[in-house]
Order: sequence, then C-alpha cells, then structure tokens
Amino acid sequence: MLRFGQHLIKPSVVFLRTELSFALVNRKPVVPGRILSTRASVRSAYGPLSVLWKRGRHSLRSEGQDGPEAGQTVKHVHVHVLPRRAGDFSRNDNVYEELQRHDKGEEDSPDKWRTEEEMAAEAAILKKYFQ
Ligand code: AMW
Repeated sequence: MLRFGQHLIKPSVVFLRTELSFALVNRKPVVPGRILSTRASVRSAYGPLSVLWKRGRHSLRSEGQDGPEAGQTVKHVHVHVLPRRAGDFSRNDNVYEELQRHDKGEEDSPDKWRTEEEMAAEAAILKKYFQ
C-alpha cells in the first residue's frame, strides 16, 4: 500500500512510480483519463501522457490545489492531469464548475467511485506507456 494523504492506495491503481513519488488513476474522474500525480513524478508522468492523449486529439489540463483554502481535499500535494477534447462540456469553462462540485461533499460519496477493478484496468493500460 502507498500513502496518499489520508488514503491508502493499492499498487494496482498506480501506473507510475519513481524514487520519491507515484501517479495513480482517479476513483472519480470528471473526464475520462483524469489522473493524479504526487509532485515529484509530474514531469515523468506528463510526457508519455501528453503523447498518448494528443495522439487521440485531446488537449491536457493540469492543476493543483495546495492547501484547503485552495480546495485541496487529499492531504498530500498532488497535481491533476485532465484530458480535454472538443465538446466534452457544452461550454468549455463549465469544467471549472463541474470540478468544484465533483470532488466535494455529497457528490463524492462511495457509491459514485469507480470499482478497484475499473481503476486497476485503466492503470494497467497506462503502465504500458511508462515501461
Ligand atoms: W484535491 O481536491 O485534494 O486536489 O483532489 C483529490 C482527488 O483525489 C479527487 O479528484 C478524488 O477523486 C481523488 N481521490 C481521493 N481519494 C482517492 C483514492 N483513494 N484513489 C483515487 N483517487 C482518489
């Protein structure tokens, strides 16, 4: 198990590990392919992900919340990487409102999380790009 703030993370949902950090798939991705990376592995994660997603004509958005007032909920500094594609939201900037709602309060209840199997399957696909 890996510690991610208050969470324990199973190795099966982690697709990249470096000496100091790791990157994992999100249990509740607001868009398909949204991943999380602890700080030190962002650079390693970003290159292969951008090649992968740009091949599929996606753009990438990365963001981090450092501190609760900035909206951070997991107490381990991390960065989100979100693939974006044309038409994924009716207005492009609606993603901001969706992100606000998505990870917080009632919206983030266990019945809305993906199963470990789903997450492990996505991590297995991503792992191949980091070998
Ligand atoms: W933060 O609001 O701290 O910037 O974002 C926390 C993110 O971590 C959310 O997108 C949430 O869905 C995700 N998350 C929280 N716990 C886990 C977990 N155990 N496995 C995968 N993703 C998680």
